[in-house]
Amino acid sequence: KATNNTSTIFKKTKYLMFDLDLVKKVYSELPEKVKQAKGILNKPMTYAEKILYSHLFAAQELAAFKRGADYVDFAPDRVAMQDATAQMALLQFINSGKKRTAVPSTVHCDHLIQAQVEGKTDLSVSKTANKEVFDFLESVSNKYGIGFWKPGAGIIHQVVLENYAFPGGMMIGTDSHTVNAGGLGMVAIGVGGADAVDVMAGMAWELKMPKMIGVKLTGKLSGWAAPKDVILKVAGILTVKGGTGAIIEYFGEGAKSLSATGKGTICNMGAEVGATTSIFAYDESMERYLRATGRAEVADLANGVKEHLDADDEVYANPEQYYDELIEINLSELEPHVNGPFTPDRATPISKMKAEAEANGWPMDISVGLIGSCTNSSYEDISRAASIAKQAEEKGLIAKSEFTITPGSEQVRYTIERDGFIDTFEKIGGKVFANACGPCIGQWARPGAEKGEKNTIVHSFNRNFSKRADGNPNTHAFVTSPEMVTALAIAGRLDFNPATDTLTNKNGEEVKLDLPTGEELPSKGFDVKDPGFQAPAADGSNVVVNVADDSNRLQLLSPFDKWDGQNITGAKLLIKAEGKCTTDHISMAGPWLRFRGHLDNISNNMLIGAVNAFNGETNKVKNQLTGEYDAVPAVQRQYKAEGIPTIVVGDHNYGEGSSREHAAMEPRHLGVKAVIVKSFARIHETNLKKQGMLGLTFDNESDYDLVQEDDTFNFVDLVDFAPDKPLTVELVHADGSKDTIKVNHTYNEQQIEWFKAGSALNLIKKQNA
Ligand code: MIC
Ligand code: SF4
Repeated sequence: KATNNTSTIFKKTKYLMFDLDLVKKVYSELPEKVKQAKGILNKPMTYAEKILYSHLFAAQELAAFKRGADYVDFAPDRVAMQDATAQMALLQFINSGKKRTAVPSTVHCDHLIQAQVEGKTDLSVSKTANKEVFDFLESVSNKYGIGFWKPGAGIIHQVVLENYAFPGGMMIGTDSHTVNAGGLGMVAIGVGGADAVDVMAGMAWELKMPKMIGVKLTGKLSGWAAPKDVILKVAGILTVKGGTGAIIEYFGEGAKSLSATGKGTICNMGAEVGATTSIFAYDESMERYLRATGRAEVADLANGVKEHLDADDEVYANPEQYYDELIEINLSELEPHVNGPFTPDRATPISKMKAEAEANGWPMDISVGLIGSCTNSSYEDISRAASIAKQAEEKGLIAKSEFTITPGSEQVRYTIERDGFIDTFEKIGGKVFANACGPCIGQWARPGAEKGEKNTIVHSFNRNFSKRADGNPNTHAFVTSPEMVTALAIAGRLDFNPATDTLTNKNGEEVKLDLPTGEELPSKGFDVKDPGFQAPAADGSNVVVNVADDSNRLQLLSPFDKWDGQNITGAKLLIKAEGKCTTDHISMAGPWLRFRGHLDNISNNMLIGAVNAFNGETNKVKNQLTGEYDAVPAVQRQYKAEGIPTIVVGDHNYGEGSSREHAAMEPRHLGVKAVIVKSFARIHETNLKKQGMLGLTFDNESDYDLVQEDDTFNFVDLVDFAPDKPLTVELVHADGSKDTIKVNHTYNEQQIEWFKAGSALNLIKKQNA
């Protein structure tokens, strides 16, 4: 199925700043580095371990690092940033004092583009509306040697998969779904902007050596089941926090039977179980994808080091011995799943959906089906969905729900248009949005959403937190595969099982949908006229970066104050958040995306989605100074004005979801000193540390219940802040009674230095000076 026009695309890819020499270097060092590591570890290695151990930072001494415990300095090969997070990352990078990025880096304009009318119109409206920000990103990229993917070029993760990901490589990206590149055998990890700054500044990037979860796939997918169902099933097993601190490695015959892009989908949604990343070993599906996307040379090079681009045989022979946790899934038995609403780990096989939906009162009628996004935009996905859409026409069916398509890249869009799929979708009323995040991140200007009506949508994206797609808290969003979205949209019902149910066509006949069919890769090859890439200036020293003083979208950063060396005392409780508190609750996206480059303005959304444990309401907390209830940002601004420190208290997996560091910078900017929770999501915990905040966990989870609305917090021994040593905090209640509790932390020496300096960036600057 490989394509024949690979040579032309390869030239283009070169021009798009794919660094072949980098790949050569990684592969030339790989065998020796793996050998050395094995010498020290004295045991067989998983695939992810081979990549990690071959990417140690130069000054990092090789040792048998303890999984889940030891902090290790790494040297990733690449950095990718998307427009909504790149602004803050680059504002920090500007302050680092470096002239050019130390590793190949790219910026992708995708999140800021709205979905309203249709792709072309929306793109041009968005370009105008965000001109100031796009110009800023373009000029910073130009100045510092960063590849710039213009608005309309595509969604970061799809573009990275098509152009930059390579087996055995390691990258970081300022977006939690960076993990998508695991589909091409890369250790790709989502981080906050401050982490990206470390790597772009040529410094070490630190990560706690992850644990390893093995997922053995046996059998082969059949019927309506798709790669998406593997991760929907895994999400049901692991839940949204089950992957925290771990790399999920997929293997087995079943893994080999999946396409590279199908693997990408599975890895993509590993973010939804909190995994550090997910990965598949190099195999023929990856080779085919590399060749089809113009990187035959990479495939040839990878074939030369094949045995190192896989785990050792002993690992597969005794997986329970080498993985910290093992899951087995038989693909032959896997049923299509529909996960949701409101959380991606609520997994329901389609055969059980009718009963589930009835029991829970979920609206059965589907108003909109949405396919595409960074998760499910491959040629294979689209061709399988189109095969269903085509049947609707042939069998005299009319789609009951609205239907939209969000292509992941211009290359995919151009190719599927050429091959007639867009036409097919349009025949069932499909509307094509821009190659961008749009409806996935609250950039969907959905008509009528403001009415807040209870309704159901189904999509092939990855997340379905409340309000995420259209801002309506009553929209019940369900995640499933693109072919299932298409079938459900045609049926217009959530309880439709295409494997068993029939539909009535316009002639009153009962018809059944045939199984989806598709092509892994386009038989005529991929094509694109304008991929939307802009290379940076060879010498950017004269490029001027403008940030207007009166801008409400961009604001240069001033350094956070360093720690005064004293115990924090007299801190007031700002909010005790109850239940799910994702980064969408802490720093909402959608309408707020426009302020991602302006710390003070975006701080007005701080924690407005978090549920106050004392009244069950959002954005309504008690101001201890006045006794009145008010919006969280307003109350916090008053504490700040009075110079009173505050504390945020939270539940489990606090900060799950996205990599946006705004969720850590806003509280820092407004004067919150510590966040004390039952448990953290990894990226958010690191983001707090990087910004000089205290991210702490209750030693005794039930101490959460001791926290009362009028509490004052006194740290007793912060002056002795040291690794592995819990801290003591005194809670003083309104009636004068006290509780003294123990809180844990995971700060190492270096991270404690960040806290003392006021932020990691302050420390970099100090070291550079
Ligand atoms: C998301 O899917 O939530 C986002 C928007 O891509 C985020 C990044 C962001 O908040 O800008 C993510 O996943 O990291
Ligand atoms: Fe964009 Fe949605 Fe993918 Fe995030 S998950 S990168 S918002 S398409």
